[in-house]
Amino acid sequence: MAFELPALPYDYEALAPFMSRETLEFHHDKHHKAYVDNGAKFAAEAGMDGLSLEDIVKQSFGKHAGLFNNAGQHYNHLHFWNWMKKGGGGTKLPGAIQKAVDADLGGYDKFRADFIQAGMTQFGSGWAWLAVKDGKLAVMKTPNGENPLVHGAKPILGVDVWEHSYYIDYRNLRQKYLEAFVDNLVNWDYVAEMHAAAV
Ligand code: MN3
Repeated sequence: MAFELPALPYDYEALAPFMSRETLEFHHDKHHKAYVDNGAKFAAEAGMDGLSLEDIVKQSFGKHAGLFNNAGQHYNHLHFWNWMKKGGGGTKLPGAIQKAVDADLGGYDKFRADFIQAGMTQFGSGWAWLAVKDGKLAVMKTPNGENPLVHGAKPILGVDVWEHSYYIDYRNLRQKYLEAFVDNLVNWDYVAEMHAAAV
């Protein structure tokens, strides 16, 4: 089934103080659930409910805005929950990722600065990404529900910069949220898994 809402992979308190229970309750239980419910409805109407989620995202892009927006956001959030963990973040990256960050992005500090900058300069709602494009790592940003899949790349890390992701905990301070995400939340093991599958 392309449209099902899985439980969070951790307790609602697990990411505090960097992301609160209240944020996770609204973001997962209400926002993500709405993408699942609406995506399922639009996919059925479009006769695409037999396809995989990735195929629905790719095939609806530019053709069926209602389906694309909800399917894209479902895909993005499925991974977003797994891109975070208690005690995550920091500079100890799995070996293969560290090598690729050094070779393709100029090292960890430059990656951190560029990733945060991508999130800061995404005007309005959207996402900042670390993706694999043409076999190399790239930092990207996309508006609304878009993701690297529809730009010829494979996402391996993404951060939600819609206000619903940070306004409860950080109010308007998107930079503080992005710094906390990179320094304290990123689940690099999951990033490494997606990287291994993408290259
Ligand atoms: Mn969101």
